[in-house]
Amino acid sequence: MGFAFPEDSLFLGFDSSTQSLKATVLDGNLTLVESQTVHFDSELPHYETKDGVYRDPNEDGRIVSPTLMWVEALDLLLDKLKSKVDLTKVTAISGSGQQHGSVYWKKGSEVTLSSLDPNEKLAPQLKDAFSLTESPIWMDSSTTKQCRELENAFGGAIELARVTGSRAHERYTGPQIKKIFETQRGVYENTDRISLVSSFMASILIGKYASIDETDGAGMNLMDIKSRVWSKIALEATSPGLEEKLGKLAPAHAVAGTIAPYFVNRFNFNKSCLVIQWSGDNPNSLAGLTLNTPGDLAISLGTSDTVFGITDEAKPSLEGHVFPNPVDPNCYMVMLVYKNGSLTREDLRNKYADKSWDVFNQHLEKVSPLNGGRLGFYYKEHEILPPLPVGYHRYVLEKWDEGSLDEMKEHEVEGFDPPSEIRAIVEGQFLSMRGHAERFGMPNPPNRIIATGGASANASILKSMAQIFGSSVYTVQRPDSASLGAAVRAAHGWLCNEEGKFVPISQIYEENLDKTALSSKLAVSAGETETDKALLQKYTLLMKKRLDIERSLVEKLGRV
Ligand code: ADP
Ligand code: XUL
Repeated sequence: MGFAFPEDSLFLGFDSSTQSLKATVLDGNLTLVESQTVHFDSELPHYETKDGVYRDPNEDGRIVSPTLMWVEALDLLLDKLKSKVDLTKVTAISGSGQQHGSVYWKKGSEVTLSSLDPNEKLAPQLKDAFSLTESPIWMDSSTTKQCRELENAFGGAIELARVTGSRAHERYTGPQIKKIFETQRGVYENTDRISLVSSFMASILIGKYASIDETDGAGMNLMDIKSRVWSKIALEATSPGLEEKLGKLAPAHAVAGTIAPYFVNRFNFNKSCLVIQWSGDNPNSLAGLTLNTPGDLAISLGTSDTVFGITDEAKPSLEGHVFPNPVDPNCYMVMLVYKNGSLTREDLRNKYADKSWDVFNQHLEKVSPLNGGRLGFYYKEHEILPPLPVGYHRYVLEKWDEGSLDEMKEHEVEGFDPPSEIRAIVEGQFLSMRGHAERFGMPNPPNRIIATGGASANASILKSMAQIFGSSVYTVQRPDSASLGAAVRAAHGWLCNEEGKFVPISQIYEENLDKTALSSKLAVSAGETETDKALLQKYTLLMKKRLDIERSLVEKLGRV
């Protein structure tokens, strides 16, 4: 390395995700020092969340989380960290937040934020700081009306995508803000600043409102992804006076501020500790997975399932999302998102596999690849990709093994035997990912896939992923690539600040990657035999058939 981090320095990365708040601490060689988690449902039970969220029984698609729970989780996590790590050594902090979720600071809250009493916990001091106590999050799907209005203001969905990187999506922050303006005018007017989950957590750490970073800012349908400023048309179509409530944008590698005195006094942080801009969880994972060549594909199997890669040019489409790359302002990241990820796999595991991942895997291995022509579509939550309502749909294909798409007629059935249900949900997700990734111009087949997220610990699931994509699958040492990526971005942001200019992130791990917490290892090799290749061809046909059935389901049941 051409430089050295200050002796003994530590870098701290957080991940404020749907179900938990996690932290990863790295040393100056980027090796793992500590990791800690606060699980919302079990460790903060007084908020009475299920999977970290409230699903509103009275309003279809409304899903929120209590804002104060995230604050209390930070208190708790820092207490845990303080007993394990000498926090005076932390040189820089950064973080990751579930994307799109928004926080509404009440007028006057910045004063509270800047004068927190270190003898008291955070949550009681911030309990009155929000004009809205329940934050809309990425699982929400209650803003279809606002989405259509926003697209109309641009003259169509694709036009909006060209400017902001995505067509309008219910979970995106712009439509969410518009809904609050339209249905809770008093709340909107009493709001000083709107933060994303990422900039919200950064604000607490620096004791003043932090900027929204340009990468997570692209998940709002409000920012022009090329010029990286708020789009005037989008602002006007959303709500009046919005620009002021959003504040400025900053690149993800920029310094948000130095740590607030509260944390110096209460948790022994060094007063010169820098807070680097927080960003979204998927962008942080991209950093943690050291994704750096366009042929690489990352698949994250967390609460949501996501597929992402990098590209030099922004070519937005109706299906995917384009964001500025958080560790290289000259290029972009592209992404597909599924709302039905781990929680839906858990639902099938609980129904058909005795609530056990071991039984789930035994079922999966019991049925041969291709599942005897059985295809399942499982939407426990309103899905994003494709846009379909809650419901499970199962089909059996005729002549599925004869090599002709035309002959593969499907008929719908009520259910499969338990092992086939399990194989259907696993194969179905990867067939969908492959089909949509190819349509979005992602590499086919990928050079390699890097898998992350909670379910990437499951070897049987990874085997199916390798067979369906025809690619080798790598895993990282730790499935929590978002908090790891945040720690790496803390180190990167610190270096950029030190050099007074942007420097490529590879400089912080050059030649040493294998010795760091970022190293990946081969989990499943791409099959090279004739049998493997024949299987891949059959999966290609099945993928096409799946996309056909999916299209007809969307025509019948879906949102436009
Ligand atoms: P988040 O998106 O909230 O950060 P994680 O990446 O931590 O979520 O993933 C949590 C999910 O991982 C759990 O909901 C669980 O279903 C899933 N998971 C954990 N272990 C396994 C396993 N062995 N097989 C499949 N899924 C698993
Ligand atoms: C991305 C998305 C989810 C959330 C939560 O667009 O909605 O992946 O970031 O993980």
